[in-house]
Amino acid sequence: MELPTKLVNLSLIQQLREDALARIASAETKDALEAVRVEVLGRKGALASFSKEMGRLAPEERAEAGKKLNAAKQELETALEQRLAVFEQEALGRRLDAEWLDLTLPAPGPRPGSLHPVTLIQREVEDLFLSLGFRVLDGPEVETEYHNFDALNIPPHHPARDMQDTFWLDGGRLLRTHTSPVQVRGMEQFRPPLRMIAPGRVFRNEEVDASHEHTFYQVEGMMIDRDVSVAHLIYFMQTLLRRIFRSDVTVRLRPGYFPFVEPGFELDIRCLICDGEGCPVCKQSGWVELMPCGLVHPNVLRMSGVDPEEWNGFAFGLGLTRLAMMRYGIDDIRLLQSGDLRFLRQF
Ligand code: FA5
Repeated sequence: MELPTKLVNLSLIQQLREDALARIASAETKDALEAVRVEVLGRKGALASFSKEMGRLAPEERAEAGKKLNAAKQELETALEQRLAVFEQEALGRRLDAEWLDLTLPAPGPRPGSLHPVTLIQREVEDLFLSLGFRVLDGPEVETEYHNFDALNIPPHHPARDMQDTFWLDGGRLLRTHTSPVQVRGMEQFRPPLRMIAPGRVFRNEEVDASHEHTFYQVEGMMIDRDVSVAHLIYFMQTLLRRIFRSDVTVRLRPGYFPFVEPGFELDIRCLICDGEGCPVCKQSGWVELMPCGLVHPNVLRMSGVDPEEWNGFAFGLGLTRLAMMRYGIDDIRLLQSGDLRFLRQF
């Protein structure tokens, strides 16, 4: 706003007041309003410079001009506040319109989850073995060195310990590397004859790839009775595979070494991801190691207080996570623990 060149007088104050009121009334935005405030009421604004001029007026004019100036200032301040309140009211109205909720609409229904594919397979395996007279046992994930290794005929410094590198905890405890310690706990708790399975999570300090995880699931199986033979073992394994795959799958049995069985075998399944052609899951071999097994070593029976002269038995360690991969055609084990709901919702 132009500063008056003439000495301040009543009509100049009146003119300034009217101009400013008109600008306030027609301001369209808060910014426009702020500009009027700065120009008229601000520290360097028109009213301030009028005030400075007052000293140059004759005393009788000064009193009258002072009154007018104050009245104009108050009037303009009030007009600014009122106009600002209008803007704020309009902004609030717009926000409430945008945030409007229809509380009478029905709520979205609950979104049911689904069981993890490993859990689905575990339940099938449990149902089958329960129907065959086996009991389902549980064992601790934090194990003693004795149960995980020594009682399975793997003394300290035995090279077989290197095959199952693990996470050691304080006090000689460790995260179990397999479900086989539950064999020992089963024999300690129950006298033979004994049929048991033990599904559970196991841990290994291992490089992760398409078919290896550091945390995965196994199902241990064991039957202790009189005159148990490899024929019994093969019968139960065949029954299991038929039930899970609902059709014949190609398997091969080859010798395998585990200190807690004698003789020991590896049961491999023809890779169902590539149909034996070779892929990252079977490491291009066409076969996937699924279920090592064998007849329980007499030392293992003896250490758990079972007389090997009277009793013998078979044991197997099924790779449950791999079984789930074969059953559902999952081509990378890492998907199972990814927590990715797009993957999990398919089951
Ligand atoms: C064992 O763990 C023995 N305790 C199995 C056993 C039990 C043998 C009873 C004899 C008698 P192995 O380390 O091979 O064996 O593991 C068994 C199965 O677990 C493998 O065949 C495979 O299917 C699965 N497995 C092993 N390592 C991994 C891994 N890193 N990720 C996913 N699955 C694995």
